[in-house]
Amino acid sequence: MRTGNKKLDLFFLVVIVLIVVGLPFGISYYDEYISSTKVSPDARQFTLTGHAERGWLIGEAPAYQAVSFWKQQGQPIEKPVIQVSKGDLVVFKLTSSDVVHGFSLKDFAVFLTDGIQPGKATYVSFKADKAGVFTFSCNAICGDSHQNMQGTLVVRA
Ligand SMILES: [Cu+2]
Repeated sequence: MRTGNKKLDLFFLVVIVLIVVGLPFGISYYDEYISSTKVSPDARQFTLTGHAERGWLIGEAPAYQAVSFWKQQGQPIEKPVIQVSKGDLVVFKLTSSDVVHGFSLKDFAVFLTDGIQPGKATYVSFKADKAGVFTFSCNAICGDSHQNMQGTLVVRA
């Protein structure tokens, strides 16, 4: 009887380990699959993660990182500069590490109306058909730093 229980314990241990180890792989595989179906291969893709106090962070910020950001209060807000060339098809993969954020890039008629939900990727794309320096910002009131939640898009001629 005792040995039987041990075998059962071992079985569940293996199942739990498989889930814990396998799930992140499954999620990132699924995420890549979704990205590849949404993003054309010749597009310039950038990932921006919204953070209520740090602004726009370049790249993905997983939840465990977002938690540590809270300890970095008082740090200057990030205002990323993204450079592309005129004629590029640009794709922004937008995520949020905390609350609902928004996104607008008026000069290219990009305007999110239903926000960037935490834990969910939102894609916007546009053709950089004019050169110049443009500002993108958050268009959902997300906290005290909302006004400063901006970044720059440089389109080289
Ligand atoms: Cu915001």
